[in-house]
Amino acid sequence: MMPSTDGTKAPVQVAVTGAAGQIGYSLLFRIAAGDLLGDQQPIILRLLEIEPAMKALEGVAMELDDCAFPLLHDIILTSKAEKAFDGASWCLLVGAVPRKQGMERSDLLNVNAGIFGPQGKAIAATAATDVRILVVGNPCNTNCLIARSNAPEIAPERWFAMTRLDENRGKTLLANKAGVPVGVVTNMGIWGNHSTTQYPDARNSKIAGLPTFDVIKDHGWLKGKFIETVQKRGAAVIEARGSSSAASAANAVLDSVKSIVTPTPWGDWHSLAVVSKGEYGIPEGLQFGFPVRSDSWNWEVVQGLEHDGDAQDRIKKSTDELVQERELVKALLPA
Ligand code: NAX
Repeated sequence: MMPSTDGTKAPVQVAVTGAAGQIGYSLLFRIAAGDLLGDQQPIILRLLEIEPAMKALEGVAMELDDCAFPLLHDIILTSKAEKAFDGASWCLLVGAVPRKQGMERSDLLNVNAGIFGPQGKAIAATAATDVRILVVGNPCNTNCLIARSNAPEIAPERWFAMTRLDENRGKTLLANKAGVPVGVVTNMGIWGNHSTTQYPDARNSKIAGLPTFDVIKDHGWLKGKFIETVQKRGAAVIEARGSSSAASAANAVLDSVKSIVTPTPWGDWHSLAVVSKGEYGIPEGLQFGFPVRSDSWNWEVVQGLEHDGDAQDRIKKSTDELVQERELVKALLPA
């Protein structure tokens, strides 16, 4: 299908932070090509960077121009959060400060709180009334919690943190083990924090409609190596590539947004970290990885899934980590 170029559909404004970074470089071109909101939807990109990266961002914008994407109606480059989010219907918060040598976890959380608090306020002040926000920059669950807490005007259900890359990693591992195409693996939930404590839930997943534990007989692998490989996949990519996941992370951003704006196929679910309302005993208010179903605007955490003792222990560990992260940034959260 040819993209619409007659200007009849109003462009949607999409803000991306950290736009000159490596995920940005993989993400922006796919957004502009129609991979985020479809090949009929014109886009205006609003790109935020810190001052020292503005020149690099200009280079990225030159390349976007040089692609002559029919759907890309404008590109705004700025180092001011209020300008970046002005009128945005989607805010993709990718930019964050990485952990440097000698930095404690609490330092990392606090440095990033200094970014995500003001960005939350800026989104509340300037974004479109239908704004939805996906936080990618790590530690993404708690960064999302911080931004959300600083934007009480925006419904908590509009805020998401990204666990989709972990879902996709899990699906491919299961497909390879079962010797099937990845497209037949469904119902892959990631529970908890996007960190090494996350619980990728093979027990409730399916392969060609059948329980994974019926298809893959090596239950020792499912309960051990599989979980560990998903948890540590980010580090394995860094070890092999010399830098962290970028193209796969960008792809997961697109998948995350599509799974929010598209009705979830019957019986399936996708992984997103959303505000906890106490489901499965998770403390209210945490930004927690759950299996989620969407009707294209409203979403719900999938209810009634069962966990054995091992799964419960793992989910508790990840929950405790998120509670601890919230405690470490407590002073920066508005009362
Ligand atoms: P890069 O370091 O390549 O890019 C980050 C960019 O953010 C830089 O250009 C930097 O100038 C910019 N930035 C820093 N502070 C900013 C601010 N206050 N406002 C706007 N921009 C700012 O990192 P990249 O590889 O692109 O990764 C970005 C983030 O994604 C990191 O925090 C990374 O840990 C996280 N990831 C999250 C994943 C997830 O599944 N949730 C997976 C991939 C990735 O690890």
